[in-house]
Amino acid sequence: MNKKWWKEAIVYQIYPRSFKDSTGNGVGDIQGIISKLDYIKKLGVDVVWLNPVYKSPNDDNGYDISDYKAIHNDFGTMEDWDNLLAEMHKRDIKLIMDLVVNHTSDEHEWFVKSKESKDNKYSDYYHWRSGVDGVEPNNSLSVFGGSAWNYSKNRSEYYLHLFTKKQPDLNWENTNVREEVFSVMKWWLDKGIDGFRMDVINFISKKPETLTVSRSISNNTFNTGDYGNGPKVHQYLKEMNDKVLSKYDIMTVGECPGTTPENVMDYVASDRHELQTVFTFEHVECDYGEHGERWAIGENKMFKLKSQISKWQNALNGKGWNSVYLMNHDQPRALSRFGNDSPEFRELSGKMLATMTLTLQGTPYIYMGEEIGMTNCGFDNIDDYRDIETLNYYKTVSNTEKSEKEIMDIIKYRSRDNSRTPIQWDDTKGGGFTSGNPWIKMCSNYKDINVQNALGNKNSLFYYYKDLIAIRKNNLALVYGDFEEIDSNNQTVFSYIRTYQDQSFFVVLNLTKDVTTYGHNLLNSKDVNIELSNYSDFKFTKDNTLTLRPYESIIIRLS
Ligand code: ISL
Repeated sequence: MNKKWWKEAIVYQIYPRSFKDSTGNGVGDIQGIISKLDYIKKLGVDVVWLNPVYKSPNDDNGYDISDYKAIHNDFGTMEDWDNLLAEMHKRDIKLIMDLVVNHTSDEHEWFVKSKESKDNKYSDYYHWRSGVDGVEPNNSLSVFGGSAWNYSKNRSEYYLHLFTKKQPDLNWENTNVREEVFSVMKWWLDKGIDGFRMDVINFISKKPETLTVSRSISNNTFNTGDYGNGPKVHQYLKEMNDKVLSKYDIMTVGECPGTTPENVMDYVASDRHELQTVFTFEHVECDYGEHGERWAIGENKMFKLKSQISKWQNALNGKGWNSVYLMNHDQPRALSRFGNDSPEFRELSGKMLATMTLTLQGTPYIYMGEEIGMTNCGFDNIDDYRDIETLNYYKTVSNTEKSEKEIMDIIKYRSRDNSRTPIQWDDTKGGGFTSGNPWIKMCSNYKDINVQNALGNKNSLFYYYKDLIAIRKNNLALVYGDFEEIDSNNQTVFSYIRTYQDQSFFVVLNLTKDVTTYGHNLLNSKDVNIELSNYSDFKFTKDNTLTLRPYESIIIRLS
């Protein structure tokens, strides 16, 4: 296993709109982030991934970029951004930026020119097709609902948008498009950033059926990843690596819906010269409906979560490198989803999930607020939601046989807005996030769950994360160690051993609120050496068998 700084790093993700507002306009901004860098440093993380801060009409909260080299007014100026990078580097924190180049905004200059005519330099920068008998070229569906084609009167043609109609997909077949993207990347890297998180990067090469003009192609229904892994994706990534990435000592993580243990090595094997790591999705789909539907809730999610995670740990063990995450800005709050957000179990289950994240093989990601146990907010009223995916879903199903309650129940559980509510800094009005009106409602529990309370309590989840981070940093077995799952059929306990050279740890996690027993011959009541636990003691039923209380998590040092 080659040692690399980005394997040993721990990443903290900041969704800037909701982190800290320094101006009182209700929107988080760059100066706000700067004012909280000491807080981030205190946690012990070494890299920040910043969601998009570029100029954007904000149809999809910044994932629709109209100028790759300008900062959105809401967030500040380029000078603020330069300052942010300098302040981060001063504290030894690295910065990775979001690279969104599967699509641009329809207000980007390239698209504005592209839709002007069929024969200028930009005409072919996007995927344009004529319709069939007055309707869309084919049945491709947008990830966010409805057709993936939108008509432009100017060209009397349709353009492809796998996300909203304000996010036209770039045509990577065009050499000029690739060169433009590479030049944007170099521009940011030359400013001194430390890497990229690449948005749906495995969507850049389109499968033929997505583009073929024929209404007879069967419904191209969207399931995460149906649009990923097109025929030329590796050619494009190799070219990107050769022309840009290989020239810098940086970290790359590609968001790749639809990757499987079978195809992932094509992206991350070091001799492929493409990406270092990817975000995979199977584990965060563990609670999708029976047939993989996103807007439904399936059974037995914790066992599926554990099984998916170990499947991926085994698949990459010793060969590739995972990215370990339980949530991000597209997922509900992990604490509410995989833990238990009732006051009784909130901290305990948060600590269990933290233990899992920080003891697996791969680079761990902490999403802002996860470290203080923020929860889903589940607004009752659709008017309180801001996310385009949620609003589109509501619109699409509100005239169907589904009842309003059914619709709102799944939205409350699944909406991306659950993770996008403002960080709860303290218990004052505006939660210390803003002195004005926040762009999206605060979670009503901010008086109780907030950074100030977390910092004031030595037993809080925050300090547990801090301890875990320090332990991981001081023990290479938790970074590079082999992953060996124990008792994979156990429905309630996730346990594994991490071994590197002469060091070895045994991790035992009770995934549920039920008391259970767990036996293993390595457990010996006389000399169990606990490295960290979310309980202050441990209980043996008999030698070699522990009684695990709700969400009990234990890291045992074996050698
Ligand atoms: O949110 C999802 C479910 O519909 C994900 O499948 C998500 O669309 C997918 O992970 C791609 O996400 C990324 O690109 C989107 C943007 O809305 C997300 O915020 C971003 O993370 C389009 O740019």
